[in-house]
Amino acid sequence: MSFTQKVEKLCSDYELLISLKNAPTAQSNGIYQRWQLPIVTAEHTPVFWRYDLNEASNPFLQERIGINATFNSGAIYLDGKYLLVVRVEGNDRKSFFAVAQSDNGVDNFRFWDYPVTMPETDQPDTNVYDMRVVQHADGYIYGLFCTERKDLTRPEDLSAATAQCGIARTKDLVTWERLPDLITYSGQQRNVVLHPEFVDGKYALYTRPQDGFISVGAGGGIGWGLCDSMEKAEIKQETIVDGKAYHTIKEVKNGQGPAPIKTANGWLHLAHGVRNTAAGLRYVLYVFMTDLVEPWRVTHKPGGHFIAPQGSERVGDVSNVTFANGWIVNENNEVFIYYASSDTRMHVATTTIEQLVDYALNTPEDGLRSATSVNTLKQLIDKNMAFFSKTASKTKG
Ligand code: M1P
Repeated sequence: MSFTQKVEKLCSDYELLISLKNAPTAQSNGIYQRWQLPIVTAEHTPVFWRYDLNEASNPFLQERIGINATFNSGAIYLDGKYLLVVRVEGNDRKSFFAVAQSDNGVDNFRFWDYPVTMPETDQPDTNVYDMRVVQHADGYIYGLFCTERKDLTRPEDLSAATAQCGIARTKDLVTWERLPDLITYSGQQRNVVLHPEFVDGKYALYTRPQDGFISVGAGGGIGWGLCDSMEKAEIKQETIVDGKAYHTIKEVKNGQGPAPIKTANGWLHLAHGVRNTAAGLRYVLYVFMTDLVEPWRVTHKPGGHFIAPQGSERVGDVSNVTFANGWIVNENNEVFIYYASSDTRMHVATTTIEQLVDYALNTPEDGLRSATSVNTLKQLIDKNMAFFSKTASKTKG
């Protein structure tokens, strides 16, 4: 095969991949619908990012810049387009942001030609990731993300890092204005999310105070704090909105996912919960609802996980992980939940505001003990038994 033929094949294989039509999976739990194909993978990054396509400088057509994974994406619906701000991770372990666009939200995601050029502060970021994109009432689109740097107080430990919240804003996702990192009085921060509306005239943020880089320590939980400005964002006081809990899906840690969605019944939140197992940490997604006027006050807590890794989602660079930092509501109240599996690839699940509200309002809470779980189950069985005895046709499954 000539060099030109090889390039043509690379490009046509790529076009085939990103033109694949997605379809819903055969089963649904009535809460949401998973879709069959991952929507963004490392192979979805453009050929011209990975290959030098000039025979003179790349006679073997070698991949010059390897892309390892595409995951944990922020999401926004702009001008009728579904846009993901994808965490792209190179083979060199550095993550960066790049926008992938689709017309329908479920397939044919195509990356914009260039990744995001994120300006730095006077303390350069070693790694940036997991952006939450929020269209704020002040007119800007904000991107809050994790900025990771070497922990200089522990020079001998090459794994010692610090995580803080980087802040940038934009109007078009092309040009970004970097603002100073968030100041809090917790050791480290990850999973910080901007609430889309002002609260008491202030910017409101969900935080995740943690003592170490991996471990949240004794504290943790999804926190809440107010600040006067995003140009000099400082949270003087964090209060925990949704804490960790023994023998639950969020025993080790948890974190806010995307910014919450406003509904008539309250703010709908998507979050991740982490527990430990003999096989390592397991990350699942869960939902809760907070009060419309007091978004820091939890009103509904459906028990257990909402989405957990399933089938091939279970395996990847960091296995047994589902993580979501982006969802979109379109003009028809359809919700597109963008979740990553095992720190490797992106998926979509679709639902509606009505279904999510029903789930939040009517799913039993975690009773925290086996006996209460059995009682809750028996109540449902009793209800169905009464229903069966009233109806002539036995629909007992
Ligand atoms: O590897 C799983 C996830 O671990 C971190 O999440 P958390 O801060 O809640 O532990 C993040 O690094 C995230 O990017 C990653 O997906």
